[in-house]
Amino acid sequence: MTEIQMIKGDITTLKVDAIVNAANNTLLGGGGVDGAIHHAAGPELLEVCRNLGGCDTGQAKITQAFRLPAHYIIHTVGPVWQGGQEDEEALLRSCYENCLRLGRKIAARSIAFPSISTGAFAYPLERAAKIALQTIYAYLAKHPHVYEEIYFVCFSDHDLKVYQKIAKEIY
Ligand code: AR6
Repeated sequence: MTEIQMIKGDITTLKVDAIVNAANNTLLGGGGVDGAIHHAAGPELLEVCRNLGGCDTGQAKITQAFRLPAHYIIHTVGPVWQGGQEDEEALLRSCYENCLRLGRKIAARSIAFPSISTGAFAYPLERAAKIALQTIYAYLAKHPHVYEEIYFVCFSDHDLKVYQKIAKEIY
């Protein structure tokens, strides 16, 4: 059985098999969690990212984690919120699904997600948390033994409260 943990913290400090990065289409770094991950992983990360050829929205690509305590980084690109009529929901769901799929491919037993798209990409937090949790629950119903631990890493008390509230509502 998989344990789902919602925590407040900095995803770069987690000693898990894979952390997820909320990147952009270039995969060449940026601000927010992407900037924090590149800063903590070191310049080798940017070097390998240069060879990945970018990433489409909703898709994911994997690299080593270099100086991070995690083993791998799964880089995904969430949708920019444009009001909800531009397939944002399906694209965000696809981010979580593709990260879980890639993590399984490398036999990860633990994976940690940030709140994809809810910072610079302005996806409304409650809606995004609902999609994140629903997608994880749906995956676990199909694949209950793939992961031991799935973490949602919230960067603020407010974000954590929202995730906890949505989890109660939908579980
Ligand atoms: N650990 C965990 N969560 C964090 C951390 C951290 N160290 N730092 C920030 N967050 P964002 P997006 C939270 O903007 O909305 C970048 O420039 C943050 O508080 O990082 O998908 C990329 O290059 C928020 O809750 O990602 C893209 O251009 C969440 O992570 C763009 O931003 C996501 O916020 C992607 O935007």
